[in-house]
Amino acid sequence: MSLEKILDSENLEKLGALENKAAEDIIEHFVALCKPDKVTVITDAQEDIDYVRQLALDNGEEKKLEMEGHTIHFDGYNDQARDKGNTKILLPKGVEVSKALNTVPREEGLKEVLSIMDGCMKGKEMLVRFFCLGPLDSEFSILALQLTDSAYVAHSEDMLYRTGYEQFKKLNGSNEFFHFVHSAGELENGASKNVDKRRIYVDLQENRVLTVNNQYAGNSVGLKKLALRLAIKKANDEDWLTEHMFVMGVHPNGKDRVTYFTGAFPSACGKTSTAMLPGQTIIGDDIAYIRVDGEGQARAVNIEQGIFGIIRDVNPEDDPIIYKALTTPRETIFSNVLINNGKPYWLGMGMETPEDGMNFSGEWQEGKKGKEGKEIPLAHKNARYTIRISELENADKNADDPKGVPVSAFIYGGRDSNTNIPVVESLNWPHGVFVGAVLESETTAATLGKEGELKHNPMANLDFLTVPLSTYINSHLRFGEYVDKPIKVFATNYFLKEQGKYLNGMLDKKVWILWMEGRIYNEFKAIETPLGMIPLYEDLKKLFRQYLGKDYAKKDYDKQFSIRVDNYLEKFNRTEKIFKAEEKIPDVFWEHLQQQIQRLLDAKKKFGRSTIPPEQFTTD
Ligand code: SPV
Ligand code: MN
Repeated sequence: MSLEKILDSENLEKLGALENKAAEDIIEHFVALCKPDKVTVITDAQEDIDYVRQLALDNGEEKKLEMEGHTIHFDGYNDQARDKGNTKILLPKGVEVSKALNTVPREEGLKEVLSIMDGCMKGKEMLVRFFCLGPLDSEFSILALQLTDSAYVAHSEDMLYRTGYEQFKKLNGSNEFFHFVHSAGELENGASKNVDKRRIYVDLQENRVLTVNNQYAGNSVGLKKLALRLAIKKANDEDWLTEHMFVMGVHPNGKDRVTYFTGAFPSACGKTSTAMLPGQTIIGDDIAYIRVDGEGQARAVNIEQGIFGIIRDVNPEDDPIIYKALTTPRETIFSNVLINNGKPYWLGMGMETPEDGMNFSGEWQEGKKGKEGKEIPLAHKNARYTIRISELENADKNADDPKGVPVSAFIYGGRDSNTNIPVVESLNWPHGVFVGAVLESETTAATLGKEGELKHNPMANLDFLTVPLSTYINSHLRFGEYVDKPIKVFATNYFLKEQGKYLNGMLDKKVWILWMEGRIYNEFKAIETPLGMIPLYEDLKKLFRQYLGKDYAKKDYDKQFSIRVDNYLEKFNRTEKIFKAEEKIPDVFWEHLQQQIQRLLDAKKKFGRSTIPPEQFTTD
């Protein structure tokens, strides 16, 4: 079949203007397979973008809410989070990745997904979209072609990614771009029906991902986690970093400077809240490309321009900036919240919520039970919002700089109730790589499956790795050798608990980040512990007063920063087992693991106790 048969002259012209045979071939191939009734090419023109937004309303994937610009989209009841089980890497013969990764032999997987996609767009419209992952005209950026039959997906991508149609023209016919083919499949009440046939297959060989029978953005939106997987492979091959990281500017009061941080946190562990901390500026909240420039300076870009954030516990006290952004008129897609009288409601919003309405289960009233007999909450725990960063008052002015922003520090954070202290600075780069590599975190509602299970999640990137763990760690180790201005590495934990209660408030992270920022300029001394450098009580006390207007009690500091040696030893025991099952883990990693364990054992012996208060150690 040729494209002339299905595209009208206007659409053919739009496609032809790109002079890109590779893109045309891909479109032709998937039009023939998916068999849409109609194909529409979307350029960067406002009228094309408006067309997509309107289509999402017309086909029922989104509905208008009362506030100007707000819409609601519901994903299917069983399509509320990333589906790790059905996300697989198509593994060509002879290629190896870590055992922890989900793979399927390439030929077998392709056959399966292509047969599911055969005719999947019958009666539907295929949208053809072009985007740019990263700032326009930037060495960092990668172009992407998206084919989808979901106007919701295409609309979300408008808000989340920079336009790429004009950028594609500059490719001069090259096939150097990622491509994504998505179909929501058959719909029931506007949501994907056949989730049992949901597949998300990553084809590294062709720089493409094929995804079908889903709408939840983590599964469907090509440019988000699907592109992340392709980019991790590309970055590893080309010797730069693709990370599951925010990029933010930290602005200490009274000082005329901004210091850029990137931070990796597993999903639903405070990444967006950190990047949106009051008084700071945001570049991105999810995915960063990081390279070293000609002067040996690490630089980062946000590959996105919007936020697909979790809308839970977003209230004026804990997340003031996000709360304000979501309760004022602007283009916003809410997903999987409760709708009552045209207004959105979510869990932990800090106000009275209605007893009925529409949610991800359909008509809902308090006490409604699901098939499994469990009560359905008013909104899903992984309910989301989609907004553009440029519209926020805290948007960083360098967000679109094609050269990226200079990065001074990396943060690794997990959700851990009983071991990791709130903030600690690594001893040096390789130790920092070790700290990132051994990250553990409790599972959350951001992925399907059980919540609250402690899982190893190296650099918060495990779900997205497409290379062996050893390759990935090696590329981090090498990265440190390329930089002349060292990057400091910090580990944080916002979720330490005692007797079931969190030891820290939601905004305490502001204090930690300003302490980290000051450390970069040697403005704070630190205490050297077996884990690395930790803050002095006096400094935190001042920061709590200055930034949160709070008294920070010494007893709270002691509780939060005591080193729970036995818990750490157990953690490193688990780590050792996991890494032993991997091939070719670099020696430097093993050295750091051994030294780390030894330092803990020495401290336990020296102080004769297994919970060691911070001030037992000496200050630098
Ligand atoms: C995450 O889960 O890490 C997210 C949302 O950022 S998703 O698009 O589902 O990946
Ligand atoms: Mn994420």
